[in-house]
Amino acid sequence: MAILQEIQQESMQIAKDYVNEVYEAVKKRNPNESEFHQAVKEIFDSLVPVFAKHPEYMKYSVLERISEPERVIMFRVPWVDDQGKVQVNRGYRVQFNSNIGPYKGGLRFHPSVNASIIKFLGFEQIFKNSLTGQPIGGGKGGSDFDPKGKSDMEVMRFTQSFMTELCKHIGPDVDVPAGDIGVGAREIGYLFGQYKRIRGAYEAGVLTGKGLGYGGSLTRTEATGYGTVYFVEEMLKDKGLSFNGSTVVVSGSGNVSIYAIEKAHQLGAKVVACSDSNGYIYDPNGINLDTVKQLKEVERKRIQEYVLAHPEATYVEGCEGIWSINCDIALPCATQNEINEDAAKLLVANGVKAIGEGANMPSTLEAIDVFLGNNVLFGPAKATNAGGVAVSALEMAQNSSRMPWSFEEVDAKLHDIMKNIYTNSITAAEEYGQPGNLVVGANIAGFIKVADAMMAQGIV
Ligand code: NDP
Ligand code: 2IT
Repeated sequence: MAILQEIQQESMQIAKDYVNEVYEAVKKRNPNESEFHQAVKEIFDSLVPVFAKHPEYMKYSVLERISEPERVIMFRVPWVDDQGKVQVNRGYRVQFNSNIGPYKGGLRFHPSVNASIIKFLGFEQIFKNSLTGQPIGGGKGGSDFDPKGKSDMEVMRFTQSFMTELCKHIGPDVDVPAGDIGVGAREIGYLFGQYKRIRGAYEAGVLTGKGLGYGGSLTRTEATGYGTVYFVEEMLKDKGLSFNGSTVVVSGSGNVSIYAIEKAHQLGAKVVACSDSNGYIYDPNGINLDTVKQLKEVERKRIQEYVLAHPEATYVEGCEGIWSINCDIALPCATQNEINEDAAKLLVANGVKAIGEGANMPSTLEAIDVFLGNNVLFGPAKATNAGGVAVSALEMAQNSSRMPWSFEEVDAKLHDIMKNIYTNSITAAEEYGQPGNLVVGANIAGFIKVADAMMAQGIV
């Protein structure tokens, strides 16, 4: 018995040294890319027990290969603004991993976009896409273009210029982009139009999140938000809890937030706060979602204007304060690192029971430690928000078969996928000695499928 334990400890130490060594090499090769380092660190640390059990992955340098993108494309995006002035932005597409399917992942248009942000998102996407159980690899792209304050025509001209370069690198069996921050139905429409024009062919499956009249899937708009709530529902159910009667705080007021709020309301919860990058609103009666949809989806206005229609609500400048509101469930659905250690401690002190990450990497590593250390149910992004890309893959399937499915059909499939991700993550956590830890479980379950495909396909 003692000998067995000694051998186990020894293999754990070898695996830990291997993981640390590769992590240091990643940091050295990608200097000054803190978001990318953060995403890599979280996953690598989870994988130590996997390497202890499967030393063959170390022998074939799976970690060294999986953390180096297959291809990084960076390009100039020149366009002319409404004043006739030439503007230049930078475009990116990181094609990270194609072992289980064509590269798949969103495009982000936001002034903060840089190589580190796109790499962290692309790296996360590998494991998220694997968790969905569908045949999609990992990729991500975007630009430092800021759609805020731009006219429709400016957005169109920028987007057409962006696609004029991007189209050389994508295709329905090669790489399939979709939306993310700053890229919604309008941008996908312009991107698709320009791709179709250049290609001279109707390749519907080249982009997902398309309009319903030209190859889009019912439920794709709702998928990330609904999926996030479906996942948290599973976490709660395991502890005899539910959304019904609970108080919820959702950050952001974009695509993910709006449909997380909608589903939470449908399940009997009261969502009392949401935000944008300027500040947050608190409505003790529960957020009126019609007002938020009108402001954000139609008029593209600031969340502050909510209080004009609902004087009982209050607006607070600055978005960090949203985490000081008492709630049972918090759904960060805005952006990366929006919950730091202090915000996490505040949520815990105020009695939060569950966190569901609708955004990508919204909690810092320190914040995650606070949640796990205080037995707060914690749904990590790559599992919790996988519903969006999962329905994107269902959109690709509908495009290939040229047969659209009903809302109910896609929603039922989404619900099943989210339940499966939960079960697979919780099972992997148990199997690798960290019962209940969905961070470790999701990382391991997502990794093993891709690692096995990499082993089977040789050193490529
Ligand atoms: P949207 O552009 O529709 O909405 C983003 C929301 O977050 C807006 O309310 C925005 O406010 C706010 N926000 C953006 N940047 C910041 C910032 N730096 N600080 C504070 N608030 C900010 O994007 P999505 O809803 O699509 O995406 C939200 C998150 O969900 C992102 O992390 C994205 O990667 C992730 N995600 C999206 C998926 C999808 O299908 N769309 C799928 C899976 C994950 P403002 O309007 O002021 O900019
Ligand atoms: O982060 C994400 O998963 C997305 N932005 C959705 C990607 C997609 O291809 O639908």
